[in-house]
Amino acid sequence: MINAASPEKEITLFGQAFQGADRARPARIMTRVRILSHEIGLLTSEVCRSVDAFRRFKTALAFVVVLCVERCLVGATLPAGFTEALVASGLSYPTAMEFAPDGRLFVCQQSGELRVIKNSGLMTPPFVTLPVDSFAERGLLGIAFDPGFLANNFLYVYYTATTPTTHNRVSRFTANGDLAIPASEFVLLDLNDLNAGNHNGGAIHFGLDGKLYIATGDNAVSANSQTLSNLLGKMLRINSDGSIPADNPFYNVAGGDNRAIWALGLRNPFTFAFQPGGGHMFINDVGESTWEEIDEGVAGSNYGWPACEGACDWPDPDFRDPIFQYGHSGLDPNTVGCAIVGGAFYNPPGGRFPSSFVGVYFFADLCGDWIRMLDPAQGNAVSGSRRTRRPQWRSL
Ligand SMILES: [Ca+2]
Repeated sequence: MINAASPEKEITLFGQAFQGADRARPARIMTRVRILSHEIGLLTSEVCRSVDAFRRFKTALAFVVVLCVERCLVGATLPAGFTEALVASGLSYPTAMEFAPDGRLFVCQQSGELRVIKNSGLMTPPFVTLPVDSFAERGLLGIAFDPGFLANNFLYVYYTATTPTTHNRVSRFTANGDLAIPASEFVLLDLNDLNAGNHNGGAIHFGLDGKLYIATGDNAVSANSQTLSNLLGKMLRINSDGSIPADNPFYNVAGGDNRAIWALGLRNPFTFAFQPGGGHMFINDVGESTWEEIDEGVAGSNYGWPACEGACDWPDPDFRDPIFQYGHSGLDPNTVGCAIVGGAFYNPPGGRFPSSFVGVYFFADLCGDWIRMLDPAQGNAVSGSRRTRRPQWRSL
């Protein structure tokens, strides 16, 4: 994501990716907040963490996190002309971040705290602390600012609510400086009840059309992705007041809240991004055992899960194949991974990166320890493999 208010700092988030229990091993999670700035230096804050579905390792991992924060700050492979430095520390289990239009950086912590980073560093207390269910991959997972934030102070979050049942929720809060106005929560949308702890999606962003887009996971029930009878495994689109736009593609065939469905056939779209200024919406769909996807966001699309993981073996007119996919196996460690964990377009006003980066989509992989670039202007050509420091959790 790009900080429009402070173009001398180009910011890219490589958020956490969740590996579901279907991977038949403990879900290990790493979150990186990577702040890139050419000429003035490359600033990096990385937090690596690891959990399993039963949280058996949580205490031990607290120690690992400390080690990783220190060790991740050295040894990354950087483009020429870039350097790196720590800009914030003290975050716990960060899941997503977004710049406010005024330049502050808001960071979600899985356990429910929404933190604020300003020039003076990480602020205390949190902007708001939500009573979330943070089991497995649940928790506070997404944040977006209202396009009119500077006037109305509205921001939106995606989190796992605990009452009356466990389910994901999209709510609006009103800011008063670095704190939420008490009791300002306005619930926009309650998703379906959860069973499994994994595949929650959670990214939320406003499109250029002023609508709020919400990425949801299939909750480990792949059939959810192909039905218009629930909101799971989808990309949703709602108005900023929680109402449903009448021009949604399934508005006339789905019922109730399901009219919010904008696209379907997704597995666990933990992150997605709109290109600033328009042009593209890329959805990162975490794969199961074979392929990680970057999908072009198009209204009414069916992205194929679970019939296809990656591009369909036989072209199917009912499904939209990824614009790019990479595999879980192969000989080249620079191109192989296990879970696509984040992406951001580089289209800042007055950016300071070399011109070759403009319009490029950066994406990262959890296990591959790399950041690569996809250039829509060059036929979606993918290049680069900026190796990051091998995360400490690998030694567990
Ligand atoms: Ca797909």
